[in-house]
Amino acid sequence: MSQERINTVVSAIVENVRDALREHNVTMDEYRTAIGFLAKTMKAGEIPLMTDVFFNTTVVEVGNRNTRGSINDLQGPYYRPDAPMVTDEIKTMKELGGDPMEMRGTVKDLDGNPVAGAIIDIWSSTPDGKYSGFHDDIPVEYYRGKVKTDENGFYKVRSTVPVPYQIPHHGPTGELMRAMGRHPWRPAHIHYMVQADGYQKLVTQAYFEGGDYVGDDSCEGMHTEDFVIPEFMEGDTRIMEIDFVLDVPVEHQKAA
Ligand code: MBD
Ligand code: FE
Repeated sequence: MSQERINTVVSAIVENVRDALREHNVTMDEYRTAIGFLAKTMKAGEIPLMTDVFFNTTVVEVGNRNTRGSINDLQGPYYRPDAPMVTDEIKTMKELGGDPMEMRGTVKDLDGNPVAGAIIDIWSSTPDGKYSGFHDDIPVEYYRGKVKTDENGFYKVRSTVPVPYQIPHHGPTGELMRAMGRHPWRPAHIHYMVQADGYQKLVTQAYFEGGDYVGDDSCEGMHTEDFVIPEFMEGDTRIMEIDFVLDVPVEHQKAA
């Protein structure tokens, strides 16, 4: 980031915080309490979690202003770039149970041409609401993987169905949300990051129609219903079929 960009954005944030302090007559004691709380959040390793709870949704909103492709959604704090390449199956832990799920669909450009060789990073929680590589020492190769689209832009991979999910709520982030009277739940969701040379990176999520907390997300995801997927089964397998559309980078977009 350039000095100009950093100065513009940081100065705007500082001015907005100052306005809030003035408007609400924040005292020295309240100010020191807040700083202590931030320090505690840092120590607990929850800065990414706490900031994503409040601000990721806004960065998503900005991203959606700048794309004609599929809807953007929250990335959240639990992406791991070092997830393994997978073909048919994302590794799951048999002892945790979970219903079988198949994720499949296509990646296409704005004109409907298939994008071959796109990499789709997929990650979701365990059936008990934990993320590998972050919680319970679950190795990073479980519950996440990268799949590659074939020459027709097609992808397909199996995993287990995630469940409605409580963001980690035993630390400072949960404490703050409780103090504000907010709940820590998110609807069950699957994370996707789709990347292909020459296209905008797409970060999005899928949800399960009719599931708990759909429409009452503690992190304010789901800006449209585009990827709220109705129930569809093949035998005992829940099918999540999603066709992604990739736009070109903003600097390559022609004036409409
Ligand atoms: C998550 O799993 C998540 O997806 C978001 C957006 C925030 C916290 C935890
Ligand atoms: Fe998540």
